[in-house]
Amino acid sequence: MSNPTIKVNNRFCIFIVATIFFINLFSFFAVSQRTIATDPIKYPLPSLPALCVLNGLFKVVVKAPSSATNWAFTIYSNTYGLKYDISYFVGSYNSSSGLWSFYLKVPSNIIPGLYSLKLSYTSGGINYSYKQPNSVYVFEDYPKNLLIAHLSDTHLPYGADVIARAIYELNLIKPSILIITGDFVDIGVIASAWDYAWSIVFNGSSKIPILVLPGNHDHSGDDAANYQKYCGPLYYNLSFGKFHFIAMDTRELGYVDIDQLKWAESVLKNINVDDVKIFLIHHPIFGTGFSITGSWQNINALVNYLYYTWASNTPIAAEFLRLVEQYNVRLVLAGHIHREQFNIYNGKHIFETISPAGGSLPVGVYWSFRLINVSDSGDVNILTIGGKTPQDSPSAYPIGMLSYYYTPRNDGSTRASSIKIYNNLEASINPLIEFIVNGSIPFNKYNFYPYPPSNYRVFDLGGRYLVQFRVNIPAKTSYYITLTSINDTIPPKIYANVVKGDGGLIFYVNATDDSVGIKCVGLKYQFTFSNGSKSVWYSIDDIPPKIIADKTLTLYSYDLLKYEYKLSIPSNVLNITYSIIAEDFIGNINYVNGTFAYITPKYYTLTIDSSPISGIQFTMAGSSYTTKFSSSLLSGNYTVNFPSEVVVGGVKYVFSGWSDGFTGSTRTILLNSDLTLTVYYKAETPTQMVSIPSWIYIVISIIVIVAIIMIILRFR
Ligand SMILES: [Ca+2]
Repeated sequence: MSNPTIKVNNRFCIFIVATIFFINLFSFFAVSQRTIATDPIKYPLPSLPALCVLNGLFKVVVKAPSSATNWAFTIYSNTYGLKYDISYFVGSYNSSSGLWSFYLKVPSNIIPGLYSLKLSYTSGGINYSYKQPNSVYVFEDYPKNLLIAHLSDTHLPYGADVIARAIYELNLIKPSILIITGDFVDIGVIASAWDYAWSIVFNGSSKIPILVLPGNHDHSGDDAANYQKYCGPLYYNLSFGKFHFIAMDTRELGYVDIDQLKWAESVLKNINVDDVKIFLIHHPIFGTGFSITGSWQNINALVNYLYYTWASNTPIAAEFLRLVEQYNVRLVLAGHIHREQFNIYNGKHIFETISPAGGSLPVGVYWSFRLINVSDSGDVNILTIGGKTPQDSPSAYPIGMLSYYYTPRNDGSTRASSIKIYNNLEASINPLIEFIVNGSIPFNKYNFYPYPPSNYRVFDLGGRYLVQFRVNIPAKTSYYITLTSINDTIPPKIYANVVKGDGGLIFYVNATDDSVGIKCVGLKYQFTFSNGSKSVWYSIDDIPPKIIADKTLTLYSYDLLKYEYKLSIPSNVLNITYSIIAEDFIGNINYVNGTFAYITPKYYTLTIDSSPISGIQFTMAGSSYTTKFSSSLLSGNYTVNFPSEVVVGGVKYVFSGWSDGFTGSTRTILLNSDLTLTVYYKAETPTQMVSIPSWIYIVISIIVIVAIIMIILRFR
């Protein structure tokens, strides 16, 4: 590159990379000991899963000796507590690659969802067993629509909390797939980045298949060596029904190379012409504009719209757009620029570029994910917040605006499960609710409260029921529902701790309900002021509980809910009378009432006298008083104002100061002990004429007379 700015940036980057490399040298060893998703199972991967349907096939590629026998495959789901053996599969060994390839048949009777794969074989008399987490997604059937969740630029380890929260929220929305378009890690050699990748994304709590592709940061530090070790191939294609994803690597240079484009065309040539093709890249093609018309054959007319890395490589950009145009690629997802960019090319090809989810935020940008509905006929619908259009940036879903909890448990051990959802998004959502309740009684003993959803499905998990339904929750509203066979008449238990904090009171409340769970905790309170007056009763109906969804832990089910509410206290409040209310999901209520003495009132005597005169009128805190003043007052600050002059008995007195040395006639007195002050005035003496001694008149008269005589004598 000839651009000098780029050179400087590169040098700076090398410095940063080197610094971080040395910082991480010690932990670098730990990287090699980490679970390597690509060894020995090459496919499927948690970052490149198999998408399949009931009764359909999926492929498994594994590195194993040619002598391996007694192959066995199982898929299992920790979410549902399910395990299925795969009884039908075919496999073969390729001696040149040293890889076994298998086609496994999905059982016809299993619960659709995300599964982990376990395989085992025997070689040389030893049994080997390997697991591949979150790597097989079973759809019920080939979908008519895919709801794609798109996020990008997580920059692990820095975005670990953000991606953990995003997965928690997306597990409720339950799109068909989550696509992460690069800069998955910040620098490839940062060990903790891959720890979080494993614990949060690959082996975490996701219920959604996740596709990851590399960005320039995934290359940095080690030329994507760790990326390939933990995530897999740098570019790939994934087909599912009529939907075909082609992920390409724009590398550190910011554009794909010609070999990848040739590979992509070879893939595209084998795809049905009516099928839906979706390109996934890191560096976007277009960096500006909205609706763009043009042709790859006249790339120079488009150069002003191209992102600079592509603009400086127009033959490659033209070739990329040729594939988009000739093979009717409907959607191109990208990231990298840390802001949204939306283009419609020739009226039918959608280019959607998303803000980061953990990476640095320019002004006006928030961490977000995008939801995109794609039909099997290629219609693309970009979902937005606040009724915006997709080109109305920013319009994607902010991460952190959706929270929910299942309670008291959601694992089939209880005869009740409830959910509360707070949708603070400026968009309605249509989440998938999944209750798992005890299956030891017939399902017809269960009831929904307050009323059943319009449609729901019940799966028998063997001793447990899985109940699934979607509901519509409008923007900025909350929602709750319970499924229970218990006639719960027992109110919740509340444990409250009220402490004085910075500028207010903090209510720490724990609430639990043995049967159906806590629906909400509210607070009513009233202030009593130091003058004895009382405020009205204020009421907070629904304090959201604390949800744990971060890089260390994500909890979906809560036995005990914890609440924290900070109440600002206005001045002069002596005490706060409160009532904490907890309500379970079918309306049983419990209270904790109390009074918190916010200020212990203290009174001191303030005495103000004046000298040499008394009876001087002054103001204090807006009221008038006269010296000598003495009164018992609440401790605090008092501003007093004395006149700068007064007239008493025809004599004018001027303010001159205070007994404690203050000189101003207006001052603030801090009353924190008994205090006596005297204010001084000084009588003013009347102004007198300056008296000139009479001998001066005589001398001047003599001089004048002598002068006149001399003048007369002269003129004679
Ligand atoms: Ca109860």
